[in-house]
Amino acid sequence: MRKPIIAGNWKMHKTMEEAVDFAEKVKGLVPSNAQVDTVICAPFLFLDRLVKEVSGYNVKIGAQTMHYEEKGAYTGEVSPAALKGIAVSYVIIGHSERREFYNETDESVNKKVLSAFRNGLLPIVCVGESLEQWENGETNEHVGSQVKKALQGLTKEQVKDLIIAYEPIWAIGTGKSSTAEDANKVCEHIRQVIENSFSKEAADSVRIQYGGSVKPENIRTFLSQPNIDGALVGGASLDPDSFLKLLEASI
Ligand code: G2H
Repeated sequence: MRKPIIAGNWKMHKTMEEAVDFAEKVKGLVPSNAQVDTVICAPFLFLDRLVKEVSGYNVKIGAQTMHYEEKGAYTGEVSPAALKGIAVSYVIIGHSERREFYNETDESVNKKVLSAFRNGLLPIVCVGESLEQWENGETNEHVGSQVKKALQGLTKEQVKDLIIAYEPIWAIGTGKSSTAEDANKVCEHIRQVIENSFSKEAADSVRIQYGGSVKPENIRTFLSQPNIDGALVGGASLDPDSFLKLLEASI
């Protein structure tokens, strides 16, 4: 049985004060360890403080991107070693906003995924199709290719541990979400691609989240699908009450 995983993706929101306030309100109310994995992916600046705030609670902290090199002359970048050094657990890789605005490619996504494992971080690997690809019936082909390229060079054991977030680009921050049935079909296809490339065991173990305008009102419909194991949530993860409702709904 795959344990649900709910990850908030704060994107470029909140100040330090707001981030700490959120953690203080939420940490004691997060359901126990056995029921749901809870992750907050925050801007770099807040990570160290948040890791300390939630220490001892069932909340893990994630970054929203990282460089694939451990160190070097990359002005403005943050290394995986630096993230691991402050006990960050997860890192989102290849979010569509990174692919669109920061030239993230399948190749750099793959390098980052490999580097995350080398450095003891668990990647949340984002894939998803554009509206045009969706309308042209190219979703499975596109998403399948993104998954294959992102996971190239990993071991079966690593694939079992990572998280994939399927996020149709046209559903991100738009208020439009995919239907749960359609999203489930794409997640089923992702599992098939993983089975073909790695093993049935890896495909059965890997957790696949849905992302794109998930909110307390619709999360159950997604989580009731057999191939969806959690959600990557942007807008609805910013408010403590809304985030707690998402967690409650996922048990
Ligand atoms: C998709 C999602 C979080 P939102 O980017 O990854 O954002 O829930 O606001 O659509």
